[in-house]
Amino acid sequence: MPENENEVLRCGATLDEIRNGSAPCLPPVIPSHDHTVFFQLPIVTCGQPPKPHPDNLRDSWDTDHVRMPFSKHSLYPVQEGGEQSQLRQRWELVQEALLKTIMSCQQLEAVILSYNSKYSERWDFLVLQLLFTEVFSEDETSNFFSTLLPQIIQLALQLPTLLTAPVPLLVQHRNHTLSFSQLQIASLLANAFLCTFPRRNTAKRQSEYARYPDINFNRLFQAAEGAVPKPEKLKCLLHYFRRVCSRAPDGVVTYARRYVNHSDLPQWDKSQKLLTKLHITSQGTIEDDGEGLLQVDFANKRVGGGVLGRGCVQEEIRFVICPELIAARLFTEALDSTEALLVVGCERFSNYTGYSNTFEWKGNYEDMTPRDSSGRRMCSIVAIDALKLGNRNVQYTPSNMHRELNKAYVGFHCPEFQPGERLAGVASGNWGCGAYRGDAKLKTLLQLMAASQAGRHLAYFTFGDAKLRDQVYHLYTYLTDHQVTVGEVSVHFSNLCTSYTTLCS
Ligand code: AR6
Repeated sequence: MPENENEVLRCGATLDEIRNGSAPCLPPVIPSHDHTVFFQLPIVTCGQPPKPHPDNLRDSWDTDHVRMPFSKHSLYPVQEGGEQSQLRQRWELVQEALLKTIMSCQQLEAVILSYNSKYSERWDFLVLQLLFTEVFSEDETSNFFSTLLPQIIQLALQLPTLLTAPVPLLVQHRNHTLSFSQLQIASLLANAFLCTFPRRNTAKRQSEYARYPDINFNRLFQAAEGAVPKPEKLKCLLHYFRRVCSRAPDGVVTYARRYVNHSDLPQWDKSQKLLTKLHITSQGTIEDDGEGLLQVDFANKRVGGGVLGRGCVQEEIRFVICPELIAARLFTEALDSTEALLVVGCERFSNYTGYSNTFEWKGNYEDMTPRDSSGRRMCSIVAIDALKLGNRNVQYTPSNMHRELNKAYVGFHCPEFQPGERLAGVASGNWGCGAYRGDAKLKTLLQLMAASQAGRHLAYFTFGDAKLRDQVYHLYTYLTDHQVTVGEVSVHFSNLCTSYTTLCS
């Protein structure tokens, strides 16, 4: 919606200025010791998905790589007749179960539980049942079982031919990058939908994947604590599968774990950087208006947060409208305080309305974002997790403010490019100020400092809060009129926060 003239004045720079020439967020895909590429290069852009690399499957079953459902080392105890239980390859069981005719929700449940039998008493499928009995029409339900489900199953079972190299885990304190074809990701997600990933169902502290997000979709099918949530997120994901099954996507997505050692973090008090440009608006959202910008995901340290559970705020919504983000949960260990995850190339598939309890799937979204030379949509999303505040007062302590400054800086900085190169601006908003209860005025200032330090402009979406927009812009104008540096803001932070709070009250 166009803003009136007054508002444009108060909003600072234009979005075009913030884009700053839209430099890409990552250089082209080139395999190296810290960049694993799962497809053949060079990419041939003829509407075909990139071919898997290497040609033949390399199986691995160890603590450094994702444990794939098809690994021949994945064994499962089976008891047939009165015999003692025997170990069989789990993938054989998965294939046998999924290739049966499945024509009802009950049959689908039985199939999923057949290779997850430990959970047969614990998992319910009430949300899935609700979808088929009360939300979908009879035709839609029968269409799901006769057409879409067999396609999802086929996509899942192709995994060993589509993804032929072991997938390294993106572990803490190590920069590593993974590039997949969109089709490989679709196959991984089809497996997640069918809950085939081994060792990923327990939340026990000592379990191997305790520090990873969950990936199998079983919690999405479930009604936790008796309440049955509306199946809107599921609708988004089924829509995604409908799209990728009807036409194989031919692009590429890169996931880069960013870690900055404490000794390499900025010395905030000494920074001579001036504040970069600010565009602040109460209209629009990061995903709708952030084209060409580095878009912030208000993340959980386990990326995706409650996307496969009950959560339905900024991060979860972004993950269901752009489901390729969900694949990051398979291999990304929980983010530590100076880490971020950058995802370049993912596509948006769904429209939505509402937020949280009112969230609804609103049909197809045709993503027209252009591709870069590596076949990635020029959409860059960075997951940074803010401090989750019990007591809101603690956010103003120097150590907590530095924690947030560093976290934002790690997300915004771009080590692949030389200092002085034009970087696209950041699109952000009330990071850490919803579910995590932070103070939006403080977080704006911290993000502005981090963006300035990283050499990027900032587009800030206040999510309807016109008062916040005006207050922040007022302070910003004061700071820039007086040529205040990031270091000076940092040194006088507590004074500034006090006068800022007084100014704003
Ligand atoms: N664009 C711009 N601003 C937005 C958008 C949007 N699309 N959506 C929401 N906001 P929140 P947090 C504003 O609560 O506090 C998740 O479960 C809106 O003002 O999602 O960092 C994660 O997995 C909203 O109140 O982020 C974490 O566990 C504010 O941004 C946890 O929530 C904050 O959105 C993170 O919580």
